[in-house]
Amino acid sequence: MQRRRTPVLAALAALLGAALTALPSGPAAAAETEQVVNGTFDTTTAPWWTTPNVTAGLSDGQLCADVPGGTANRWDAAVGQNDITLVKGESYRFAFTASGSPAGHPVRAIVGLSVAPYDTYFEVTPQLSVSGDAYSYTFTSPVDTTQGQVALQAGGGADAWHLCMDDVSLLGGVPPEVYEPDTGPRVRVNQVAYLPAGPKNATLVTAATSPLPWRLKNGRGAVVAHGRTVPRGTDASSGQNVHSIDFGGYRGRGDGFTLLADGETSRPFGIGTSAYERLRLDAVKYYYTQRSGIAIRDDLRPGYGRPAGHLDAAPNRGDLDVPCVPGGCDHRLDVSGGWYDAGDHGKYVVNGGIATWELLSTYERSLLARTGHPAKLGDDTLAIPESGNKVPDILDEARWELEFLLKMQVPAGQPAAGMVHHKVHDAQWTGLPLLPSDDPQQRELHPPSTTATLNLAATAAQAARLYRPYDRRFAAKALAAARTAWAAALAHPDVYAPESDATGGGAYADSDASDEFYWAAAELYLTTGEKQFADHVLGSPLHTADIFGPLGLDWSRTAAAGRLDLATVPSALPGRDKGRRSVVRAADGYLATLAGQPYGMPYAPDGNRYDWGSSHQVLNNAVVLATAYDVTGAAKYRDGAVQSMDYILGRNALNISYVTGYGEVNSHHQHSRWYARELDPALPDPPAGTLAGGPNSAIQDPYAQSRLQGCVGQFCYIDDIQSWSTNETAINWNAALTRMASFVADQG
Ligand code: 9MR
Repeated sequence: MQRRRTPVLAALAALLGAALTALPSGPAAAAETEQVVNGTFDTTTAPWWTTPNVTAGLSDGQLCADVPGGTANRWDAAVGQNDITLVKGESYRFAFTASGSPAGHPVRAIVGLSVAPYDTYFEVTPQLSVSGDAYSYTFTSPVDTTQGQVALQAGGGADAWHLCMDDVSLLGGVPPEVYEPDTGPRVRVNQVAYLPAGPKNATLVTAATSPLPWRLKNGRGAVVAHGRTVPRGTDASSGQNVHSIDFGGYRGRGDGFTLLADGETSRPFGIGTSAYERLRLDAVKYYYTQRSGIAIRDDLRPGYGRPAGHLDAAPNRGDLDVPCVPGGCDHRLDVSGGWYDAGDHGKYVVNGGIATWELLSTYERSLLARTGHPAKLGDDTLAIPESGNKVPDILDEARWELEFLLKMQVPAGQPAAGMVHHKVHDAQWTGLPLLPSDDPQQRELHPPSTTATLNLAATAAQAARLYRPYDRRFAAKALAAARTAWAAALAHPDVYAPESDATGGGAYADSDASDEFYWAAAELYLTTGEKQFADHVLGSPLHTADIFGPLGLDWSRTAAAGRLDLATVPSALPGRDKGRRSVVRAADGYLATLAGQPYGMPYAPDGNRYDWGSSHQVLNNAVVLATAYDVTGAAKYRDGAVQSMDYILGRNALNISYVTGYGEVNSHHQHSRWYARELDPALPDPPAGTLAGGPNSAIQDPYAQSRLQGCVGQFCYIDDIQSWSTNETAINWNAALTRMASFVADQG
């Protein structure tokens, strides 16, 4: 068939919610060049190839193919063309028409690398109609290569089907597409809820430079408050001219409030506490569907039931008897269980450690803080298999990971006994979508590291004091493992996980274990009261250092975990009050940051470079504010902590709530191999209460690179499943959400 151009169907754009755009108008650049050979199939299908299980031929001037059923992955049945040249930084328009019979089969259309590691630079997965549709997308190549590939991958279905394609084109030199996110109304609010007695702030994006009137309307449309905006000038985090709005004087409750200013009406929001009671639970419920080594029950999580991942059932090679990477060690271990880290199937001790600490700390705070309510995450609150066993559900959930962390310890008798393996994951990266139970890769243990060892020492020591009332034997076992890990770390103080170990899983590289030593010593001291651990805490330079910066607390910066617990868990540590004051001083710093930000978050990274997982950095800085409130009872810290949640739930430059299922417009296409509805309509979106990583200035993934080049701060984010550097889900990020959702709910 001769080349034709059909405008893209708008309905399809809505369906994909992705990189679909109208064709750029205006004069074509002179240098537009076609990279695909014979995309029109007028007389032959050459030089297109198919996988051996696909039969293809000419039919009516198109390429039509019989696709077999019963394959696991999209790429198991494909039609493609190799030797495509791509130029780094050049924009390409990738277009094709396709039809499928019966209707509704997804086809994965990719531009990628034809050789290992088979990187994908652009991909979409439309569901095909019987009559056929035209598809067109623009992207920018992140690489130079002559080994590119264009392919339509049609596998992964149970039944055989018939695919036809035509007019395949990859046109180089097209004008780069300017991506403009749809940011909705210019009045930016917390789209979920403000607390009746809490702070209520909003941000207006406007060209105006002098104060403007604002009005607050309740759900019936009645104006219940009004005032004037405060011009704030250009906001560095977004590049926008903004005003702030303070409607904290209003104390009513209800749903469907809107804020009006400058001719714009905000998205609706509530004033009340019930949304936070729900979020407190949903944020922790997330962990059950992240579990490895156990079937997820559909009766407990409707729509999320799936077979157990990484036991011995084929095609899994299982986590029950895992060898080391070649040359890594001589033993094999049962490391089944635990939580999958994120959107991948890897399990990493340092990220599991900090996530476990933050869940346990959420529980520990509920026991110790004036506003804590332990029953809120107690037994029978989370609908998990252990509910009803008389142990608080949040402890049951954290124990699923603790049992895995314990299994990662090198057994007695082996070299480096007592150390802890840094991670276990697939030998090679797998594609999306892929249920944990469908992963065919060999699993491998990676060498022990000092940081992983100290993560076990810290969390197992903390567990020993929290599980003691429920299971003395487990508490004793945990404390023994923590002591063994501590001794092993002292004997091997500088065994680091390298940046280079990132094939098939993340590196979690760290070349400084001093913060993990401090944190582990703090937890061991708080549990045992022993002088050896107090001495280590008091002797660590980190005990008095200013450790709370823009990036105060995450998996690689764990000193803050120790300092916060030393400030809140009762002990006889000499100088304990000084440590408590240091947390309050840090909170003063975060309050100053928050006051300086027109979007009101306690986060202003150096050079406005948003970090990987920035949404959880905002939350972890808020945890310091919340802890200062617990320590002092001063309302300004509580208000700062509560206000930080507004940014996460919609008061931001993108007008998006970063929590799935919360807020009128929310992240729900997070990068995940099993919450992958964007790629396979048979799979679910992430569960309600899943936090997205959020803006990341480094935009490491090709998809973000093709859409977000030159982005400013808050704009370095896109809610697409391909954007693993801005939009993944992760156990450590949801832990920060858990901690803060629980704190805010407690302030009702
Ligand atoms: O969140 C992690 C970030 O701080 C690191 O810089 C990055 C590279 O090691 O890894 C991030 O964590 C990812 C991990 O490596 C693999 N699983 C998904 C994690 C979240 O994106």
